Amino acid sequence: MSDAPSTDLDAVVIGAGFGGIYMLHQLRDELGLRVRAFDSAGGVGGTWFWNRYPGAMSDTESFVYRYSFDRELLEEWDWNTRYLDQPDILAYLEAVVERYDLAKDIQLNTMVDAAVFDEGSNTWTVTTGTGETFRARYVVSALGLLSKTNMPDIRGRDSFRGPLVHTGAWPTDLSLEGKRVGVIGTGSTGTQFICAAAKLADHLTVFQRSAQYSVPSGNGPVTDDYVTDVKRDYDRIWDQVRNSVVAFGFQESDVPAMSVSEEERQRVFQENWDKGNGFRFMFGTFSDIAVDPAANEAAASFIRSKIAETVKDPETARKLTPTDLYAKRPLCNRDYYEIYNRENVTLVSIKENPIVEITPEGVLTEDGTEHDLDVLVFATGFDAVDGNYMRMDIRGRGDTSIQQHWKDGPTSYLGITTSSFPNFFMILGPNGPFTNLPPSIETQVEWIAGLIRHAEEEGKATIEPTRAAEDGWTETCQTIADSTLFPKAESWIFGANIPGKKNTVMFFMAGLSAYRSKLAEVADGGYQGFELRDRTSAMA
Ligand code: FAD
Ligand code: NA7
Repeated sequence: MSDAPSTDLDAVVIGAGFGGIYMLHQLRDELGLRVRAFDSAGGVGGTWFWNRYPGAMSDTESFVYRYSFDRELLEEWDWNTRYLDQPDILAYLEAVVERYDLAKDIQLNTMVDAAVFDEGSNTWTVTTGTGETFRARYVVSALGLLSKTNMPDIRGRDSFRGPLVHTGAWPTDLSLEGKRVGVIGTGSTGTQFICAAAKLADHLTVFQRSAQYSVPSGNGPVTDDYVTDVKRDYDRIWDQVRNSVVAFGFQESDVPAMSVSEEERQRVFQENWDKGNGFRFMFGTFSDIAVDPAANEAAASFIRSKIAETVKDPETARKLTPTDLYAKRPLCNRDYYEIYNRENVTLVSIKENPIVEITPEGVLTEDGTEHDLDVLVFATGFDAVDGNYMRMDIRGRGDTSIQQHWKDGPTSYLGITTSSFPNFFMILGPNGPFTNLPPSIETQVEWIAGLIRHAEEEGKATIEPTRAAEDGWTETCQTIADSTLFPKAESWIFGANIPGKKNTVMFFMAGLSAYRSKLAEVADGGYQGFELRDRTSAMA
């Protein structure tokens, strides 16, 4: 590092959620670099800082929705419900920041607007919204893959008199008690919100575009003994997680659904329905629910039968019953369909009865009904994966902008790097693994730290992937995704939720185990697919 160009910092980290926090710790405390992290939020936590809506929680089981790198941290942190609520996760991440004394190197309330690479000095210039600039040799972006909110431009949106809020930017002082609340969106967020808000609001009107498959979460208290047992078993648990597909802490099934009798199929579905958890129902019942149309239909029809059993009003049950593939991100809730039996909940199918406009008083639908509301909630999701990148001015070699580079859809090599952007690394970048995310985040953070260490040890100025390596990875991800049913369902997983967004592959869908093997193979092979350049040739 002795003849490295003089910069303000060695590395900039953008984002202070699960990814940014651990990256800062690795780069500063393990590699000894001068690092600063930035976040536009007023606190650390990322997702768990922003998403404070009633019902906000993780639906990964508590014991694996956390870091695994620090055994003492695992021992010290307890939990008392099967899933963690938003305040628990935020408190945990704040405690991690405190534990490693990271706050002094995190600059909050600071949006990073631009990161521009200078080929002469091999440094990045990072510019904040307030016009501060920092020069650094490395930039790691941990911008979040479900972070840039999607606010559909529904006619009259700005005319609404009461609070109109997105779940991903929830104001801390908004109470729903005694209010007439409307919610647009019934994805993972919307269904969580609906279950909680129905119990708080005077009346809840749900504007549903697509009916959803939701299975029970099985949430509830856990005993101290259970927590002690899990802690004792953590070595095995993390080993299993890292060697699994979706990294949710259960063993995925290897039995095809159609290889067993109808009776056995129903028994397995019922057993997993009783256990709870969306990923478990999709991946722990049979091996091919997300792959084989017949297996998928078997799972879907099981859930449909539960809706029919649960929902009392036949017309409401009909509207709630999905007829498409079961191939979006699997949902789970404690009592989603039961909620619609409540007197204070109304379901409006906006596919059948579209929203005409939002008015000062509420929402006007095509049948002429004006739904009067005090609060209108957009649970309309996120411009996923590349959303936060596309609004920034990120420029690499030859002044190439990220918008130009990704004009046909976001691409990467290994979900971590992209060609023409030297010394620029992404946590949960495009075509990273589709899993419970903390274990994938840890995998990527540690691998990025290893890559930077490699460049430092080689005494090189820059490291970046070749275009061929990036194209190869995109093709691999496309081939894997095409072997699943996910591209056939319209959701954020392929960018279908944002009008005008190109529908492209955005995930490596072969699982964490395969992903980790690939990363190990690349590193062991001397970082295949990467190009190191030294200072003199870069300056030439
Ligand atoms: P984030 O936590 O999204 O953090 C990114 C940060 O970057 C944000 O704070 C943002 O303000 C900041 N940022 C972005 N752009 C800039 C910029 N230009 N300048 C400065 N700061 C910037 N995953 C699971 O695995 N299991 C779950 O159960 C689960 N539940 C979820 C529930 C909800 C409601 C949501 C929204 C997401 C959920 N996720 C879940 C996904 C979740 O996002 C990840 O698990 C994880 O928290 C991502 O961490 P991250 O650090 O990569 O990104
Ligand atoms: P999702 O899964 O994208 O869900 C968004 C919901 O909003 C979904 O039901 C959409 O309908 C609906 N939506 C989106 N745009 C519109 C418009 N224009 N009009 C009406 N309804 C609309 O986002 P979530 O936040 O729920 O979940 C994303 C991830 O974040 C999730 O995996 C968790 O990990 C947290 P659709 O169903 O597409 O017809």
